[in-house]
Amino acid sequence: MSTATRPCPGAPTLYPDGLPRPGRALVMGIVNVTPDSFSDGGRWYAPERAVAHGLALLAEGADILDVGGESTRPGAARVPVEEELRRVLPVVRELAAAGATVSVDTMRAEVAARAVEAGARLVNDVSGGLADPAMLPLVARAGVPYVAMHWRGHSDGMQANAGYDDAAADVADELRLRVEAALHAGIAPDRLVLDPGLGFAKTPEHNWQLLGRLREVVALGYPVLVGAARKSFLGELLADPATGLPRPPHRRDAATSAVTVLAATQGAWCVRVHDVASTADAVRVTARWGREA
Ligand code: PMM
Repeated sequence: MSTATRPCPGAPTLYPDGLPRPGRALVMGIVNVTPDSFSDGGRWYAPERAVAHGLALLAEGADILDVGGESTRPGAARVPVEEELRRVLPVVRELAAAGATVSVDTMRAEVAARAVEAGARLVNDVSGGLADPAMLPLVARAGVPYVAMHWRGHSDGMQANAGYDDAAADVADELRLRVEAALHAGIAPDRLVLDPGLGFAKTPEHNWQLLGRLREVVALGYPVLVGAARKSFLGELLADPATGLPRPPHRRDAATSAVTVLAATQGAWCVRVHDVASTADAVRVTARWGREA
């Protein structure tokens, strides 16, 4: 077995005793099998390229590989379910067979079910169960961990829903409702992960407020996943002073690492990133520092 196909040492396996807490934030590496995601659209669209990319992320230290077949960038249209399955299943199957802990990034119960059959061990639903009424019961039956993200509607219209009295408090309240729905559907509390949904029906101001008050989401009592990687609020912060143009996505990794360190310090359980190598280092430095604090 080459180093690229060997699971990363210490990678969590099936989570029989609840979610892993290795004393540092976990690193979820992003494998977008899409032609149109905002930061890497098209690069890993062919299944064999997506698998090779996933294996490279695993070798760099990813604890989890998040495989998605539907872009959720603002304005994106939905992909037919057959197409989503066609994109995701071979990649999930191969990465799981190579020993990776795979999550499937989908809003559809059918895709989640088929991906779990193909070896996925976690379902990452950016809609928190709101897009497909069959999702929460399916996850409850499958018994897999479930990431419920804060969401207010599909990507083609979500920015029209970016109105909050107090973004951090409102997101925490809406996540609490998703927790109630998930528990009501029969998902075990120790399988549940929450995510504030940075960039989803949120302005840059809302995203910063959510990060600065991440503790309010952590205080809900569930592991928290943070997905800030390369998002446009970072590009806007780091805009070129001469032109005013946002920093392009592929040059937002240092800023993403800074968010990773701060989010981990605030109690994030996992960070979802494109650049796994720098993130794997950042979470270890943060954990080591934290042990002295
Ligand atoms: N962001 C994207 C896709 N999936 N899942 C979770 N749980 N949290 C996120 O913030 C999130 C997600 C969009 O980003 P991408 O196009 O870089 O994958």
